[in-house]
Amino acid sequence: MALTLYGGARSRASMPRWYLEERGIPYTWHELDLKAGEHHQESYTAINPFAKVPALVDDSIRAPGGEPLQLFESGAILMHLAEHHANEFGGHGMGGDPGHAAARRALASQWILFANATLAVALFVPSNREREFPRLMGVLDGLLRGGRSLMAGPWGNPDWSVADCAVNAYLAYLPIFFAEIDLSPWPAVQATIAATQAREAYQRVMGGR
Ligand SMILES: N[C@@H](CCC(=O)N[C@@H](CS)C(=O)NCC(=O)O)C(=O)O
Repeated sequence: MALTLYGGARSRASMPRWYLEERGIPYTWHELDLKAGEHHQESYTAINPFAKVPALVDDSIRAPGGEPLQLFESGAILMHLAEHHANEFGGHGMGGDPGHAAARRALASQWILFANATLAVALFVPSNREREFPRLMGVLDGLLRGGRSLMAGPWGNPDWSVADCAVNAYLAYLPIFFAEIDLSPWPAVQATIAATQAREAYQRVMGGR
């Protein structure tokens, strides 16, 4: 099995890379120099024709054309890793109930899509930052109170799951990219960021930031 993750420094590739590190899944990290435009070279656009990072090549799985699987979009990469490389939805000693597995998978995709399609837009689109962002933070703060994992529950993922990876990666971007935002109205979000920064796997990827 060989996984190669393509990304750039300070890019969204840190999200699937953090997941790989947390789960101890072996992979090769291929860092592209985005400033030098390496992501526009043909060797990379053959993997992601949109010339964006991250992208993953998984040669343990064949695409419909018979070639190794090539994936772009950080959320799709996370779902693939969680399902096929970490067995996050059906295993981990949480029983083999297919209904539970389907629910875990559905909820994971809900949180990954929330992170990439709703939270990221509230954060990175300046016109949304004033109204939409505080609204989302208020709700997240309630959900994260007491250090709860987003998919905690009797048959959920007790500690940390791909859902936490997707959402908490964005929360932990806040002090890095938006240091001017006052997070004090959302103490559970602040505590989640601190807990994320303290994780060894996160530090390996982000260099302690
Ligand atoms: N929705 C995509 C966004 C990918 C994206 O915009 N990546 C940025 C880096 S964070 C990029 O490749 N920028 C270089 C460019 O657009 O030229 C994902 O989550 O993978």
